[in-house]
Amino acid sequence: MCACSVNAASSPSDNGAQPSRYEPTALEGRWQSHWRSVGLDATDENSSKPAFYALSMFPYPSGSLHMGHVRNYVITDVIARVQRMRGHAVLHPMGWDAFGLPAENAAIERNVDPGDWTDHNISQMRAQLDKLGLSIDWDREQATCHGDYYRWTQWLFLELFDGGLAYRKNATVNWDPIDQTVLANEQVDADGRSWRSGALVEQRQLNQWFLRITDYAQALLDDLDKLQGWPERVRTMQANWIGRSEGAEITFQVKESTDQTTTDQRITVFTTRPDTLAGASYVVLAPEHALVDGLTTSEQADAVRLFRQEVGRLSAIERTSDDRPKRGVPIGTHVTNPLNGETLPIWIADYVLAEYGTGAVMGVPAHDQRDIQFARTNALPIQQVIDGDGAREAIANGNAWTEAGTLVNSGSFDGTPSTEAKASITEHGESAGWARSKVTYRLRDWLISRQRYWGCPIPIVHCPDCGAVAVPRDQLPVELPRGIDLSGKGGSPLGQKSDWVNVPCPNCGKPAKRETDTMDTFMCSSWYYLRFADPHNNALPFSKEAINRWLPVKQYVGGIEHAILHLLYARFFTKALKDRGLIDVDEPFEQLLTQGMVQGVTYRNPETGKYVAPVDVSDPENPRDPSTGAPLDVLFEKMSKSKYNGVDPAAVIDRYGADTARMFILFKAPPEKDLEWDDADVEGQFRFLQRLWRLVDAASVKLNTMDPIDRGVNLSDADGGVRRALHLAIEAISEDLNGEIQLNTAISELMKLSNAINAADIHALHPAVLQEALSGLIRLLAPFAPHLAEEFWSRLGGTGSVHQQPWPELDPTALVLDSVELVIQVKGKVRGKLQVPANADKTELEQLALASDVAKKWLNGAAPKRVIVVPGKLVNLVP
Ligand code: ANZ
Ligand code: ZN
Repeated sequence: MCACSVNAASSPSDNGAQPSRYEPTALEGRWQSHWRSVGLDATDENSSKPAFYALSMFPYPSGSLHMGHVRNYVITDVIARVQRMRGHAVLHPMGWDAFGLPAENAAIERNVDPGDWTDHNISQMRAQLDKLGLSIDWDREQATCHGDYYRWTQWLFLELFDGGLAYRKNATVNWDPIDQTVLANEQVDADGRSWRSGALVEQRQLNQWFLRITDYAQALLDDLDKLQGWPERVRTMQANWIGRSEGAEITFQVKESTDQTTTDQRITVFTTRPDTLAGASYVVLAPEHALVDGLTTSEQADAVRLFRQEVGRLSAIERTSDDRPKRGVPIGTHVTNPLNGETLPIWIADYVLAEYGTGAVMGVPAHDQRDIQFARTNALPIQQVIDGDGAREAIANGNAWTEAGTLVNSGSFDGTPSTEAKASITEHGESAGWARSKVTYRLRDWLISRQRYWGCPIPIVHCPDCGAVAVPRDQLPVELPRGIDLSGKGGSPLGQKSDWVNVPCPNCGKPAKRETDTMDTFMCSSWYYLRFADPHNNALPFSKEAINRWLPVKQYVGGIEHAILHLLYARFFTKALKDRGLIDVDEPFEQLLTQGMVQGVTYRNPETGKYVAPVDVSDPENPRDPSTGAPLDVLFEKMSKSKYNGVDPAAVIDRYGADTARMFILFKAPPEKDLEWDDADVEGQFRFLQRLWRLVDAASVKLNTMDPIDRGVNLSDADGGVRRALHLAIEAISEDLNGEIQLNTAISELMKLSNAINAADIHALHPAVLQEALSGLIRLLAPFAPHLAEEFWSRLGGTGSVHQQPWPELDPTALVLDSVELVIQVKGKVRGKLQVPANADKTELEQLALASDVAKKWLNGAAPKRVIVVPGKLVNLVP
């Protein structure tokens, strides 16, 4: 349906009677169904207007909307509405990130089907969202758990598979021995236990699916520079996560041959400090390193075996955390330092990770804090090789000297500045064949396998002859079978369904088995913003034309918790799909706004750490624990059930209406900052809207007969004051909506404007001025309080919907405090007039005249020969 057919004449409030009370609930319901029936929020696909894509991070359908959601979607909605009024075709969609563990757990607990449970939650949340008056195009809604969406998630997986970007490998992963499943790092708590079963998580070697995000490490890092519309903090977090390190790989020759190995053996380490090579006093392998078995002597075999078992119980976070003692054992063999020929022992230690660099390091205790701790615990030598002010003392006190300095104890490199020595030692090693410069990234390939049911099936068939074979595209989606027993333990739930698992190989036809792992749900959310551009495409996930029309997302709004995960994955997907030729954009989100948390007041007993429900607190000024009488701490914290500080959006909307809820949320804090919920401030916004109601109720103007403000008419001081207030508001609010979005100050400007109009006697104002002021006020209000603004617009007889009106335009002359009319002559003939500040001096008047339309028209860009200025009266331009 075309949005431009909206006709205010059929509007629901047009019933002649003038109720004088503001009753938000009824009013909002009426406008919401009217907008729905006329398709007001449909995306404008066919106009030549420039595109503006406004997107909120889509929610997980838990079943109930919380204040954090409300804040997120209201911010995006204001932006979408403003951009429509500013002449853009706006895409403002919504969907559901609908796969994932909560549905599976709910299914187990309540014995319901996860699909039914999810669908039920979606309809419940959609109804709650509808009450907020969001200008969402629901025709584009997507749910990642529906076949017509995940068909394309699978299709895109196969694109990555074909491009060599999806692969299977054996990897060390978190394994929960009770639940018999892999866990994501986020599902392992600080003590190394499963968040669900409480079991101590083990490290296991498993064959898992990965995406080769590391191929894009440099591009993901470089292109952060393009994201000037993102918060600096998020860009820094991504850069740190990618973690580019420049250094060198250095190869150490193993001295002895062991029982297992007789051949020539080498250990290659990655270091960012090749300048410290002469100070190496040992070499450490990760306990899982492939060379450990071959290089362990029989005397050390038992100690190595025991140590590896212990390390297997630790998470990577624990292994590298600074406050744990670094532990390790020697494996009995040695290497030669290629720079000075010294013999160094080989150790294994918990702080060296198999997945980073080469999984091996050279220990330089004098210049690395971890190494000095390790050396002191294990009585290894500490040799200073970089000197600087205070270096010797620091090292003697057990503190590594990590600053730059001058090389010592390094043979022919002595005296070289350490910054230079990095390159010169690497070059020396390169020509001798034991070094090469190397860039390493902290970023790991993305593990996407999950041994869970409620996720997108991986569209692969394993054939004993052909290996991993893609399911042909025309057989997608590989449907998630229903009716699976989810309580069972022992691998992926999909493995139970033998009729689903056993299929012929798509390649050779021999008996084969489907992949039974499902995808990490972050896969589903890595491309949903592309589908919204082309939601009904049956032949492809999206067409290039649709992506070119709408992408990149102009304004993305969501929580800071996705600073790395989702935002990095989505950037990777965009780049990979571009390289596959599917799209032309290389960054998905142009501007990012990370909104702050919504916090509620909590009462906490500082001794027990327990929270007390506000209803139990007798005196909120001086709160005490009702059971113990202990004084309570009063804090603002993120709303949550367990802290008794949640505020239910539905209750606020029922009481005050969505417009008040929106105004409060927008007014209370800048979008990026945390917001402290305060009932009194909600009341305050409600009263402001009531004041507006009375103002509009009292004004008997008709907006559909808008009189132009005639320059010739002499306006009163009151008229001038109201015009000035209006145009100051237009200027300030328009400014607040550009670049760094300041919705809270925009609302203060609305308040100032309403006060200014209220302060004037509206019946004494020039009708054209009152019309202009109200038309402007209502249009400025429309993005923030869309229902009330629409009601006002229709009551005052404005044509169409207020939401389809142009954004009010600034008239700079109205800002001038006291203005006079200046006559502009060209060669003595009157060619035009200009409102100018009464106190403008000769030079200012000359400049104003030269910048005027008259000068443009009559001088053809040339400078006049002479300018005659009669202050306060006229300017004569003589060409
Ligand atoms: C010798 C050395 C001397 C180091 C020195 C530092 C200071 P970033 O900057 O994070 O990349 N390292 C290398 N691989 C490792 C692994 N798999 N597990 C644990 N540590 C590892 O850190 C690079 C440094 O971390 C490398 O440089 C190495 O220690 C260590 F005065 O080599 B260095
Ligand atoms: Zn086959």
